[in-house]
Parts: sequence; C-alpha cells; structure tokens
Amino acid sequence: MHARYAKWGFKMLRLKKIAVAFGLVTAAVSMSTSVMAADWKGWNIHVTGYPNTVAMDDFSRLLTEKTEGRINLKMYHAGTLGNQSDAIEQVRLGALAIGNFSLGPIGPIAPEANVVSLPFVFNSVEQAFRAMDGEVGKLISAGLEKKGLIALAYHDSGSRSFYNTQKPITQPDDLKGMKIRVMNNDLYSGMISALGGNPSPMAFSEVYQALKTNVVEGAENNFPSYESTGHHEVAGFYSLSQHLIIPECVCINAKIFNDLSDVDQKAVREAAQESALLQRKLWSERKVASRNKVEASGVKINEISAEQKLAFQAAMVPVHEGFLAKNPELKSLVALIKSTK
Ligand code: GTR
Repeated sequence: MHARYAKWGFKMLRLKKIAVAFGLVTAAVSMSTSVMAADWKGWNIHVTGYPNTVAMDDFSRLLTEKTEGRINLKMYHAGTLGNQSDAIEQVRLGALAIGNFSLGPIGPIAPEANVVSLPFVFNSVEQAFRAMDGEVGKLISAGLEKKGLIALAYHDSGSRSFYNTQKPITQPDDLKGMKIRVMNNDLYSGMISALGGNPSPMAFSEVYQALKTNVVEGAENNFPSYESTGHHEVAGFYSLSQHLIIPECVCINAKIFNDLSDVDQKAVREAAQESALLQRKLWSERKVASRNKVEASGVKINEISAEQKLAFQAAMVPVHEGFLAKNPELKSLVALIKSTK
C-alpha cells in the first residue's frame, strides 16, 4: 500500500512538473503572441456615421478577424490625431500605421497622385473609378509607394463644388475677389486665382469658424462633407461646379506593410478592399441623404450647365499647363486619364 501510494505520489509529482512546464510554455507562447501582436493606430478626419468612419471601423474589425488577432488597428476619428497634412507625414514616418487620406493633400508630396487634383481632369465620378481601378490607379499607387505609402484601397469622395455665403455661382466672374478656403495644395490655390478669387489654404477643422466669421466667404467640397461639418448652416449657396473628383485612399506605412508575412499582407489588403466596398455603398446613399438634408435646411443649390462649365474649364488651362511644364513626365498619365472611357 505504502509503496503504491509512494509510486502514485511520485507519478503526481511528475505530472505536476509536466503541467507546470506546460503552463510555462503556454504562458510563454501567449506572451510572445501578445508581444508580437501589432497594435496599429489609424487616422481619419471624419465624424461618427460618415461613410469613411463606418468603413474604417469595419476595416479594423476585419483586420483583427482575418489575422486572428495578430494585427489590431485602433482608429482615431474626427481628426483627433491632428490635421491631414501632418497625419500624412506621420504615416510616412510610421508613427501612425494607417490613414484614410484624400489624394488632394497627398499631391504635394507625390506628383503622380497630384494629377487627380487637376480641376476637371476626370469627366465623371464613374470615369474616375474606372481609371482608378485600372492602369491609372496602378501608376498613382506606384507614385505613393515611392513616398513611403501603400494604397490598400480607394474610397469614393464624389465631386467637389463651390459653396459660399453670398450668392449662386454660375460663371468664373462670380468668384471674383471672393476669399475661398482650399486644402493645402498649390494646385487648388492656382485654381482659385485663375478663377479670379483669393485662395486661402486652411485645415478642414477651421473652415466652419472661418465661414461663420467671414474670414473666408466660400469653400468647396462634396455634399456629405458640406453637410457633416455644418458648413451648410453658415454658407447657404451651393453651386454644382463639380470641378474636382478626388479619390481617397486607405494608405499604410510602406515599411510596416512590407515587414508583414505574405499571409498578413494578403489579409490586410483584403480587409481594406472589403471595407472599401462598404464605403462606396454607404457613400452612394449618403450623398443623396446629405443633399436632401441641406436642401431641407434652406440651402440654395444651383446647377451649372455643361455650357456654363466650359468657362470654368477654359480658365483651368493655364493651371494644367503650369503643372505639366513642371512635371513633363506626367503628360502620359494625364493623357491616360483623359482617354479613359
Ligand atoms: C473631404 C475629405 C477630407 C478632407 C476634406 C477637406 O471631402 O474627405 O479628407 O480632404 O474634404 O476639404 O479638407
């Protein structure tokens, strides 16, 4: 009996040792996965409920799911991590992993991406997406990569039109002397000057106050941003010039992306692309809802006929020429955009 107990006791001890050892191993494994799990920070300028915000949260969820927790992305919305130009630099440096950027403020650092900021370069949102989904998109993405950014997917941002506190705009002359807020990009300042206005580059978050206090008399944006920022409350004339169609990217720091395993690279791309489909769907609903909302609030929306648009387009010729004189290697990319059906 005694001996049996002793043997039993010995067996238990061995099992205990094994269990302890095993426990240590599992603890070590779980520690190493938690140490190795990547915790990323992501930047987004838009508020709760905006198509990009919903899609970026979906991206974050998909990312964790598809990488089985190896990558976790915490999204910071509403520009809480700073303005867009600074955030672009932060992602290039890797201080932030991801940003949902407009190609507008990226243009100054990546000339290929800047072609989309030539006013009227696309003739419709549909054509812009056919171009972005093909060779044009590839060339632009390659240009971004040279600058340390990898575009995982592109979002819809519709078309941008002028709005102001004074009157309907139907011809370039109507903008004469008007102070108009633009995003940080010389092409936009050049555009406003060529139309006879005074450009005022300014961060998105400052525009509401600037319109309200008459620091600027106008700005330009798509319906969802015009509405989500409340700009329609302080600048009640929206004129459908549709002068810019600027795609937006889900952009990741190139080194962070390139250091991932092939499996995780694939998961990251898939998560971005799936959530971009959601963004495009939500966008098509929101652009109508936002237009209805601003109209119901009393905003005066005016069409600009194809014929009236010709005058705006003609005024942009020097802007295009100036850009291509500085970047002659981009002539073929612009030609490729224009030849996209
Ligand atoms: C919005 C765009 C933002 C930002 C903003 C602006 O349409 O989604 O990324 O570029 O316009 O005017 O600053």
